[in-house]
Amino acid sequence: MEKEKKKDELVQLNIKETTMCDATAQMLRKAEKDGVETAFHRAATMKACPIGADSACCKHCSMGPCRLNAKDPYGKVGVCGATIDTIQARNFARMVASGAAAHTDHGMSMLDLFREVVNGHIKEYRIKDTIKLEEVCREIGIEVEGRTPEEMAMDLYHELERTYTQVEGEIPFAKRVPEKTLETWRKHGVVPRGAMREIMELMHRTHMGVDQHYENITKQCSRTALSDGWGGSMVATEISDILFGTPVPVRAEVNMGCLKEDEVNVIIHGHEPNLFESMLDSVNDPSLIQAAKDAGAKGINLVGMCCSGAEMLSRHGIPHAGNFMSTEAILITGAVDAMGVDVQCIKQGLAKVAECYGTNLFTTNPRCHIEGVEHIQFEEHAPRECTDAIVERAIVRFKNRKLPIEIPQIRNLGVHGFSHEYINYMLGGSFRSSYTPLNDNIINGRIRGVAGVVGCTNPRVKQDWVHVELVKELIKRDVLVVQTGCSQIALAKAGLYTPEAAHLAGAGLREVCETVGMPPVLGLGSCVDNSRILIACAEMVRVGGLGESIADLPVAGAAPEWMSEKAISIGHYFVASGVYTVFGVTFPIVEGTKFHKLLFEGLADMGFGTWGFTPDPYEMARMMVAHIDAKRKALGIDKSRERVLMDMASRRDLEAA
Ligand code: SF4
Ligand code: MSK
Repeated sequence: MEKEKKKDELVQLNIKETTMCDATAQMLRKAEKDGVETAFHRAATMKACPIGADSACCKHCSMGPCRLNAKDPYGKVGVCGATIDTIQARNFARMVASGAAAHTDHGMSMLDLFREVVNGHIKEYRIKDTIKLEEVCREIGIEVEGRTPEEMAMDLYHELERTYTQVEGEIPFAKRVPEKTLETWRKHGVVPRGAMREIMELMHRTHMGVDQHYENITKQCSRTALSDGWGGSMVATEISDILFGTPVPVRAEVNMGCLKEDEVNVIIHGHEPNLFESMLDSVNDPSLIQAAKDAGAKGINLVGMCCSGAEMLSRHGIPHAGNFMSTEAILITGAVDAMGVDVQCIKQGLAKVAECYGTNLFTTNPRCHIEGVEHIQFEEHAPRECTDAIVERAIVRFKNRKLPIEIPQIRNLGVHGFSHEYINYMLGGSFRSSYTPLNDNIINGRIRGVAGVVGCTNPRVKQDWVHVELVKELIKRDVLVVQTGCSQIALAKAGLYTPEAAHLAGAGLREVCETVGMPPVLGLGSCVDNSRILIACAEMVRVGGLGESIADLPVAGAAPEWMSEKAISIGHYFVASGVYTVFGVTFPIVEGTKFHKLLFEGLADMGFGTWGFTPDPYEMARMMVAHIDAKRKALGIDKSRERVLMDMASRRDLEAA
């Protein structure tokens, strides 16, 4: 009765316009039949606050909150006198601080684990990739000759700890930054110190009555964001690779059809790989497999979601069920016996949907509890206690499944698991690993440029659609696309992660893909793995022929369906590193203000990259390609591309004749 009432109250979605993910659409139709509400329904009924969307309000003290008028931004100031530029810059800065804190805290957890593994306190994990350990040590000046992995690892730990705690001076991975880019940072005083210091200073400066010049606030935004990209996020990626293995290409499936009706289904969703790695051991434990069989299941099926899913997809080929906006939808299948979550992008709404379908939902990280959700603490010193317990509870739920199950029978096979190291090898071969072939193909015009298309999905736009349309437009124009996070999953579901998808690319990119046997879209992992894109950019500069700084490269970035503060931090570290970065959905700023002009024009004049915004994927592609072409022109390689195009035209003429 209660449920029926709810069903009547539930807003009816125009599902075709809500998502382009067929599996999610099928589940939304089921949700409406079942009277179950999701974030899509809430977004349809909760109009975004227009003042907040423009970032024209401030609640930094109790003389306010103060609301300014976006239509007349200089017509009013806050009670303290704060102008629209101060208010917007402070709000933007706090998004950067929060996003950077999320990534750097994730990186710090990985580093804590690394320390405990190296000093022998944790035996459940070990160093898997000693080659990478050696490479990272060498790059940041740690002696490697004649030393044991343990000796190098301990030095590496102490060196990387500075990424967080360093009070003065440059963080260790600043050594990876191209000299000219670093010069720009030094000139403007934005080379990051430890992330703790940068985030603390940014929070201080944005307190009421401290930094009230948008340019000065933006400077600290850049410094803090860089402490994320070249600091906390990079540490998270590198340490995870050293501990769990550097990804190499692997064929794997994505989409909700990865669930199996006759097996115990366990999903891990969140961001930190240590929980997932331990779960991988648990689901392969013979006694737990036997327990599942005793309960009538054929086995235990482990599936990932969101970013920890993307990381395990890349590293181990674990199937991935869907991105951020599918995490409630998958529970509607009724087939999920347990979902374990750790940190970031965990919707509180999961609790209600899990309850409706009898799914066991568990929080596991001390940083993330959810009211009404059972918490099983994940302890790195005894990781299996948590993950075994989740599996045991999943088995009980399987045995007692009562509700009908409906699994969308959609699976998309693709090749995932590209890393900066593998791109090196793939293009250069094992004896001459190098980015030279990539640079050569950019210089000769077969590849027009490289675009990073990353980030979330957001119920304010049709799920996956902006990602997919944008990427198709880019590859059609010979732009090689690299991806992470939820965007990677959107494209994998759309079938672009197969080498055969090269037929969707322009002639030049297609030729390169066919020669190498790679898809036109390369997935690099989770949100923190955006640092792999930074390293790739640095390597393109180092190899030569494409300018002296990252800002010279014919590259661009986009987060077409972003939603989180982490995305803003990522966007800003790419901009501060020299990359033109376009966001979709909405941008938290009033157009025409001085702060807007600084972000969208002024930063480029200072030698950084610049921000761009449009919700339209075709316009976004046009803007990114125009930027790439402008960079090609500045490098004097625009003519080579014209020649490639002329060659094709002549070929067509010949064919016609
Ligand atoms: Fe208003 Fe100034 Fe207080 Fe912000 S800091 S709420 S603008 S008085
Ligand atoms: S999970 S931050 S929704 S990419 Fe990293 Fe996806 Fe965005 Fe979360």
